[in-house]
Amino acid sequence: MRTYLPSRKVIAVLAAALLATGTAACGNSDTGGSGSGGDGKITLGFSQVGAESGWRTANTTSIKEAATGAGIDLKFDDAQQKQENQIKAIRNFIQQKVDVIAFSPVVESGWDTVLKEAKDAKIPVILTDRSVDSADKSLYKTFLGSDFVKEGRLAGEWLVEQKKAAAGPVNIVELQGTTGSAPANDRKKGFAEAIAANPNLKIIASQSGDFTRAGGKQVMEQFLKANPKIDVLFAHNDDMGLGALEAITAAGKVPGKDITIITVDAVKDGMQALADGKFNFIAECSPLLGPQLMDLVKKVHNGEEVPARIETQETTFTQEQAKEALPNRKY
Ligand code: GYE
Repeated sequence: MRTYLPSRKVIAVLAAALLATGTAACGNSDTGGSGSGGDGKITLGFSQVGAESGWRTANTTSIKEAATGAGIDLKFDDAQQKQENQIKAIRNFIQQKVDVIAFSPVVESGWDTVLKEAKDAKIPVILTDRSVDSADKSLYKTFLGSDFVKEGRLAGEWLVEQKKAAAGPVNIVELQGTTGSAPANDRKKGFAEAIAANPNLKIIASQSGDFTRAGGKQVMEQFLKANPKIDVLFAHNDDMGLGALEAITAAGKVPGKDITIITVDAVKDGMQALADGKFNFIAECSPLLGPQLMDLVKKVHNGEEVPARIETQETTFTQEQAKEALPNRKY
């Protein structure tokens, strides 16, 4: 407040300011509704991808615990890796007039219609973990998650360094994540870009194992049958790599020695395989997004500005680093 203003003017300014805040607050609770709880708590509708991996389990735990800790009423839906289930869940959340919707889109495309429905209902949407390819960025408030291209690139760069002395071709097989998902698309892209630095490095087979252990095992069996010489496996997550270990051992090969194995995530089982010498390198992807997500939920509910993109902090692990990090690993 400036002291040279005449007092009546000061009062008028204050009154206007109060009115404006009051209107904004009303507008906000009108638009978001007071949630279905009616207890003054923020209601968050969250549509999770599924329960396909160790990463996902840790992510779900993080979200549930953080919601409880933040006093947010969480309506949790598991879409079992199906986009149609997620669309249904989001429509339910809209009908229930939740305050905020958050979801981790199983695939990148096909969200515009339902996101418009949420926007028309004035319910803010937060993307977490995976993003969408919608051109209209006003359909969601922010995207909290990893840089998957970077993860793929870090994996590829490590391999380039390892194989820099290779005289002949290095045959790589790739286990992709869920077809059409952001992490599968982006990790593939980042890895391919990095290994282009050495023409000896060749991807000889690449197929989806749907981010699951069973998928990883089954596709690796096919790879091993069809390709007598496999030097490297790049799996888009730990679980597929862990599934592949069984196929590799069953084929009489030694994982981590006969076949160099690179994965993404760094969940406990993956880190154990790395410390045991069965994996060779992991690019980390953190599932512990719950606390940051709840913070964003509160902010968008209050009508506060939030950054359009919030990137997760991550690192990479060699076998030695995994041995050191394992005892303190939370997931
Ligand atoms: O890497 C994988 C999970 O979207 C980052 O999904 C996530 C991925 C994660 O199934 O294990």
